[in-house]
Amino acid sequence: MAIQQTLIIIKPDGLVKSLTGNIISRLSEAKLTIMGAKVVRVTRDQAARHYEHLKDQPFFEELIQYIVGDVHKTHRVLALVYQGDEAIAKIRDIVGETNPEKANPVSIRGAYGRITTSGVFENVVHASSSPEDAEKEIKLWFEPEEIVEDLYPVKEITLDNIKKTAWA
Ligand code: IDP
Ligand code: MG
Repeated sequence: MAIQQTLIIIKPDGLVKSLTGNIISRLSEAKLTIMGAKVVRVTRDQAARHYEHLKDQPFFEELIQYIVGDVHKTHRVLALVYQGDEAIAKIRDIVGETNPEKANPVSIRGAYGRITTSGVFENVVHASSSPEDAEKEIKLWFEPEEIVEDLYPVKEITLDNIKKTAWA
């Protein structure tokens, strides 16, 4: 048994195409446990950190515009953390290959993805590809208190003089 965590993001195209329920149903076939879920307004900075490994690619700028929602005019994504035996491979299998035209047609990306005329793979979902990536990504997208168990070591911190938005 290899218990793993994985980060799924339903990207803006998945949301505007009204695929959220369908995608979660497909992912549930893996029989994993949902540990966290939230709708996120993605900032450029977060998008750039998430896709840091692609920063030298010619499609990087368009990829950032896609994931922050500029392309689909919906500035939100749905982020989910799943946990379970071999979670990463099980989810990647249901999600399909990166290129939606090469992905198995019954996979999520094969069924719902497309390649834009400018060449960006709009492939509906993100899924972590290794335990190292999953840890990095989950820590980037979720605070410890937003996940039902401490998946990684935590520490107590005291913050002073922190400005944040609160309900008025
Ligand atoms: P993954 O999402 O399958 O893990 P990555 O290589 O990590 O694939 O790429 C992240 C995202 O960048 C992809 O999901 C896709 O949206 C986009 N992307 C990756 N490679 C290409 C490409 O060659 N052309 C256009 N877009 C790409
Ligand atoms: Mg990847």
